[in-house]
Amino acid sequence: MFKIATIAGSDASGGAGLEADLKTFEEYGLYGMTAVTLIATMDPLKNWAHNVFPLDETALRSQLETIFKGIGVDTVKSGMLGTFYGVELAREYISSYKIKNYVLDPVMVCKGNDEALNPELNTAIAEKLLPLAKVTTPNLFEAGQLSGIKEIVTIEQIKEAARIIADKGASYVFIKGGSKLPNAKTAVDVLYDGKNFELIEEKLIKTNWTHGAGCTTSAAIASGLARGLSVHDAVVLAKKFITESLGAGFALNQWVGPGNQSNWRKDTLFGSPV
Ligand code: PXL
Repeated sequence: MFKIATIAGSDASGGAGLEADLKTFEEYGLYGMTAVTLIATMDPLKNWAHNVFPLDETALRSQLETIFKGIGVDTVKSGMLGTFYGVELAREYISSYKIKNYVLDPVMVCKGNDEALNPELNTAIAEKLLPLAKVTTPNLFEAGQLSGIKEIVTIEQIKEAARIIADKGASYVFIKGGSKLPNAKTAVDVLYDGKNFELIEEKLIKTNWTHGAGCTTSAAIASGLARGLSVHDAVVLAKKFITESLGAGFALNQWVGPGNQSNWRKDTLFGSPV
């Protein structure tokens, strides 16, 4: 059984965070483990505003000991880290256990909530984690933060951001969100390996129910790596996986809705589409 771990927040709504990661790992036939950095909740009386409850440093370290020392893992993804010690502990374990397949999702915003989360952590994420990352998966906002490019509205600017982020140490940069560029007709993302750019394109799914799409995409890339795919093949498959998932998005309430990771096996799931 291939093993994989996520260092991420728990999303009480179930759509994003480590819940999305575990659902994705399961679809790839992997054994998933979790180091919970924080618990995110949403307030139904305040338009679904997010609250974040970090776990303390001892509790986070103890989970990392369980996974890295007690069990062993060679593929890891990180999501919302939430605190300076969360960033530092991720760095410590990923570097001292020499994790080769590390996918850094530099989570800086939550969908449905435009507020940037923990902006004070962005520099720490860039300095401590980018150099360890086999792949990093920023969206347009995060790519802007990591590269210092103020506004990203063209593919050329995405490429420029990817160059800057690769220079900070990530082996591969996968910038998501070409579908958000003005006049986008397809969902095009950019993969950069430090030398060449590749546009990874799928049809554009028009839906509001995209909660957890970023988490799912980075978890799918990590899952492909855990199964031995090259970065290129893992990214192409992850893009198909998230497109299928978003094609079956659904509302949880008036504010939010996730995709459905199981949709890519809809033909085999209980014999009928879900
Ligand atoms: O989608 C970003 C995200 C990541 N991790 C957790 C979250 C969210 C957004 O809600 O709650 C735990």
